[in-house]
Amino acid sequence: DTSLKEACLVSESANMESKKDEEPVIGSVGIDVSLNDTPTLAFPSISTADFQFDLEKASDIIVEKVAEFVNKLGNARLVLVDLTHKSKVLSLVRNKAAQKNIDSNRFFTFVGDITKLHSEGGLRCNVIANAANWRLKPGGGGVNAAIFSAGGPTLEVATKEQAKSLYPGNAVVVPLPSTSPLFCREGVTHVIHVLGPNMNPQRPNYLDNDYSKGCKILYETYTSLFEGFASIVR
Ligand code: AR6
Repeated sequence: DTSLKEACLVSESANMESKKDEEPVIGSVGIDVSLNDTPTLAFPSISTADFQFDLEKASDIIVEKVAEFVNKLGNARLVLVDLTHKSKVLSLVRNKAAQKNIDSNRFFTFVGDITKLHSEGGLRCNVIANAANWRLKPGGGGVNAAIFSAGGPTLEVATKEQAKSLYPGNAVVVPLPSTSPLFCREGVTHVIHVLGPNMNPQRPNYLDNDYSKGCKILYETYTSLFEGFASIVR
C-alpha cells in the first residue's frame, strides 16, 4: 500500500512538473480546464446503453434535473460524459441545455473515458458517478466495469463498507481511499454508484417498457445522484 501511495505521489508531482509552465488547456468543448479546484461531478448517461432506456426521454430528464440542481450547488460543476463525439445522448442534452439557457460554466458535456478525465482529458473531477448494477459488483461491461477496474480492489472494499446492494433510483456515496489509482492518478475522492431503471429484458428489475415507472425512477436516480454530490460539496 505504502509503495503504491509513493508511486502515486511521484507520478502526481512529475505530472505537475511537466504541466506548470503550460498555458491553460482548452477542453473539447472550449472549457478552460485550468479551473481545477472547482468541485466537479462527472456522470455518465444512466441507463441508456446496457439498460436500453429511450434517449429522448433520458435527455429530457437529465436536462430537467440539471436545471433544478445547478444553481443549488454553489460554484460546483456538473459534467455529462460519454466515450465518443458521436454520442447521441450528449448531443441531445447539449441542444436541450442550450434551449433552457443553462449556464455552460456550471454544466457542460465532455467526451472521454470517465476513469481518465484528468490524465487524458485534462479535466479534474473530484467526484464521478457510476451506472452500477443492483449487487454493486465489478464487471458486467459498460461504465461499471471501467470504474471498478480503474478503482482497483480498494474501491470494491470501500463500496462494500457503504452498502451491499442498491434499489433502482437510489445512490450510494463511496469515499475513495487515497491508495486507489483513481484517487492518486485522477484526483477522484468519491465515487457515487447509482442504479437506474432497466428496460433490458436480460437484466434484473426489468420494467417491460413501462416508461411511466421508468421515467419516475430515472428522475429519482438523478435526484439521489445530485443530492449525494451536494452532500460532499457542503
Ligand atoms: N466512460 C464514460 N462513459 C462511458 C464509459 C466510460 N468508460 N463506458 C460506458 N460509458 P452503461 P447502463 C457510457 O451500459 O445503461 C453495466 O454492466 C455509455 O456510452 O454502462 O446504466 C452495469 O453493471 C452510456 O452512455 O450503463 C449494469 O448492469 C453510459 O455510459 C448496467 O450495465 C451508460 O452505459 C447498467 O446499464
